[in-house]
Amino acid sequence: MDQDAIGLLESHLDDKNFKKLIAIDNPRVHDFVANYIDICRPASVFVCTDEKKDIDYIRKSAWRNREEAPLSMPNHTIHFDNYKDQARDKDNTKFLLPESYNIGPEINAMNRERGLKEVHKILHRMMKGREMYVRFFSLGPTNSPFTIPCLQLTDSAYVAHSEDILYRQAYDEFVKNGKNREIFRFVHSQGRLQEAGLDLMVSRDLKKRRVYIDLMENTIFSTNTQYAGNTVGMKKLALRLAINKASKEGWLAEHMLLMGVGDTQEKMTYFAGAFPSACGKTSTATLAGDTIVGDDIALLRKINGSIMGVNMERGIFGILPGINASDDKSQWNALNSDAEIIFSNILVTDKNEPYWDGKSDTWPSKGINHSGDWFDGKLDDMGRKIPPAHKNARFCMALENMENVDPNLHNPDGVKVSGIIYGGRDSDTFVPVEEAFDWIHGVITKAAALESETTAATLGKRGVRKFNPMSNIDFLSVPIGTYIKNHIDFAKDMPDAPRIFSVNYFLKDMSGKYLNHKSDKKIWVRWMDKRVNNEVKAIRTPTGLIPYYDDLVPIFENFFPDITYTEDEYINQFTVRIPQHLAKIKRTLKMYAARILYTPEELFDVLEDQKERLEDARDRYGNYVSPFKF
Ligand code: SPV
Ligand code: MN
Repeated sequence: MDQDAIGLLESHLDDKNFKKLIAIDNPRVHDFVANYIDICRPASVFVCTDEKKDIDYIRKSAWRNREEAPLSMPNHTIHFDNYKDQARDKDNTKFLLPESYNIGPEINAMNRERGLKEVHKILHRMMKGREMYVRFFSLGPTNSPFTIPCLQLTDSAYVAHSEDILYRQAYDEFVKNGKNREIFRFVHSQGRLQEAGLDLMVSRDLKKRRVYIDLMENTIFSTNTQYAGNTVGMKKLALRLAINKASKEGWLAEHMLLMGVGDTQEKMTYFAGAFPSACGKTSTATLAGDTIVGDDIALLRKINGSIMGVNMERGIFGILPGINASDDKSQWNALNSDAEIIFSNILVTDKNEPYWDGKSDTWPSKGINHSGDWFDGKLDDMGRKIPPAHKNARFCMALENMENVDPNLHNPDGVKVSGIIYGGRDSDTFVPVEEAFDWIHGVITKAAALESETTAATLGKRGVRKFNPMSNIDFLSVPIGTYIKNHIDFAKDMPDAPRIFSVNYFLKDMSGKYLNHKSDKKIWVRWMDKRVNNEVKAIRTPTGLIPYYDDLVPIFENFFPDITYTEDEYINQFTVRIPQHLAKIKRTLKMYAARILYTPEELFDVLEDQKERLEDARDRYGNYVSPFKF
């Protein structure tokens, strides 16, 4: 044990907190905490165990520090982020890599030495006058082959509180099994603060906002930001480290939901599903009548010949806009219960209740938001109207509060994944649901070729079509070609590999009208379930296997008895749009040939074959082909 580290801890921690830290027999933990006390110079240090009184202390600190304020419902609080800090900051999120490590041009990286120097300069004395919270968590269930222990240091009680809700506490696990374990480590400081609405404090020095990822040491630094996607260690920061670890060890860490589909627990079929941020992932994962294991990040391993999956997290950091009583019943019920929930970047009404876009048909004309007192027509410093709530307003809540939480949420063995779904914001190409011919065809045409229009979950322009393999591009920590090859190899030799599907909730007709109703996802999920269980046949098209009209009708009748699903609707939705598919293949081939490192040969072969099938079909039937033609 490093005596200097112990000496430093002894002089900076009070007796109680020192004993809590020293009970963990892992010098890497002691050295790390001591080092960042020395650099960040907090006024005090609180070591949080798994005990209720410690967790309560964190919760109360979030109020005391003016990072959260109570709402009218017991256990509900509001947190604001700076107006310009309400989404992930991709530009300032960088991998710190040695010169010799080429990760490819699509992934934001910089020289490791330079990045470490820069971020440590920012961190210097950054916690002056503040308390540092030291927290221990487990990614994946504890006592499981999936477990990854994590250590978080932060001066934000809001971050530490959110982590309590979203992750499995693991102080006891560190005490029991902490010796010599590889750990993921996170340092966060919100930096200097300024006042926002309700006297809450938000990060001020956004010019010095950084999220730097040191893959060599499994350590992440986050500064001058509060938005959870930039700060909560165990979420997207850890996903980046997990992808790198998974790549070396032959498993997968994915931006995926995990859900159980079926009417009884005995007949449950589990699906994983990758969607870019704000593209329907949480609303699919929480579908009433099905069960939820996770809504954002899944770890997948091959165990005894099956693909097993766990939720890396245990809570939801979900998007609020659009959630309403009829379309999102299970989320709505949880949001209106007295479950512990942190709302962020919503409008607080004069009844001290949260309000978000789409909650009901009318907006309140005034309230309080991050900008202080808000009224309809209020302008920001650029002269633009300030919306009452942000498009990326979110809620943070433990999954146990959902009425349809799956009983296997904490099962250390995970659930057997029988199907994998890929979805994006695609207005003009893919049909609402389609099955791949086989594992490799799915990995290439549905996952590696995925594109999606940008959303409010990241800073920058919205609605721009972007290449987003596996919906995971924002978090990839290995060259993209290597990542795709890992996917191919993961299940290519498995006789019982999961089926791969694509869904598209955002398809529009030529006049720009959406062709899906929001609730239709229930139908597509049930059709995929029937395919996995070999209960229905499918039509073979050049791009994959699509439903027969006659198989969809009874599913619609069962779930929406008041709606008649017409043949015309089916034709509009499932017409194969050959020019759009060919253009997409052209874009994808160009992208992989020009900009992607280590692209596996299979990718070019599979896409060329798909192109030929589409050209044949075009010669035979024309550009837009009704599903009844195949
Ligand atoms: C996402 O943007 O994909 C999210 C929210 O799930 S966060 O990553 O925390 O920004
Ligand atoms: Mn996400």
